[in-house]
Amino acid sequence: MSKKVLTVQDISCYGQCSTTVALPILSAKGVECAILPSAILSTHTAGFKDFTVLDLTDEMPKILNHWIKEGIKFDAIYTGYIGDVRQFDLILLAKEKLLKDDGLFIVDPAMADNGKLYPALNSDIVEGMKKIVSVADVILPNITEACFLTNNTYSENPNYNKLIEDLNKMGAKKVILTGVKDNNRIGATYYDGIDTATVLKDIEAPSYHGTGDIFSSIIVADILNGLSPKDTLEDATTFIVDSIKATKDDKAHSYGVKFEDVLNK
Ligand code: PXL
Repeated sequence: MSKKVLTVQDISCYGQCSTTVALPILSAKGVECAILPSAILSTHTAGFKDFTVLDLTDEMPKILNHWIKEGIKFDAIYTGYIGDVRQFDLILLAKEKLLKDDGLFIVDPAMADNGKLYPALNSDIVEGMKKIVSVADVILPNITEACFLTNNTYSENPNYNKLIEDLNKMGAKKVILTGVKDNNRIGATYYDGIDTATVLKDIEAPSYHGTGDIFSSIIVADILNGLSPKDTLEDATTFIVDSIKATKDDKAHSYGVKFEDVLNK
């Protein structure tokens, strides 16, 4: 039977990230996707100026309470970009009331990259992310997010094992660290406290916004579809590489990757 996931993240109306990539990818992989939008923005906040933001914190409890009354349950809750610190308690409420007993709580702490928080966020968001990361079944941080969550100083070449172990010690049962580099290769490492797996691909330039959200959406779908950690990493890294290749000759398309043709295949 097909699985049902709730994703909690913003709707960036233009720009190919967050909800607008999660929905098509999860659907294409046979996973039903419900959305709890945290905010509506005209675009994502990296690379566009003067974007508009409508915060939806006040609407979220109303939506949640309706679903609780309806007895709706999910196989997974997958969280991404969260713009307001009040939303972390709402996410914990959703986890308590809407997740099946054996459901998975998957957190992509999408808040930072290249050593910096995203423009519209402040350090309160890091503290909120720590709260949900510590009770997550799976987390999907990049290197910057991992450093911020564990209070390690950001470095482009950190001690990956220490970072992953620090994240595991925070309480996250399975860690998938993205942006792991080895010479000219980049990819992700999985660690569940016992087993580990790493998949690396040749670095494709330039790097694009939204690839973290695409990566996470694929991982969420593949986990729910029962793929092994190694196959999951292989699928997601290959998808990102192919999407970058499909985009890089189109100079007018710099705000995200053209993943649709790759998804069709
Ligand atoms: O891709 C992560 C993301 C999601 N949503 C919004 C963002 C970003 C990254 O900047 O700005 C609104």
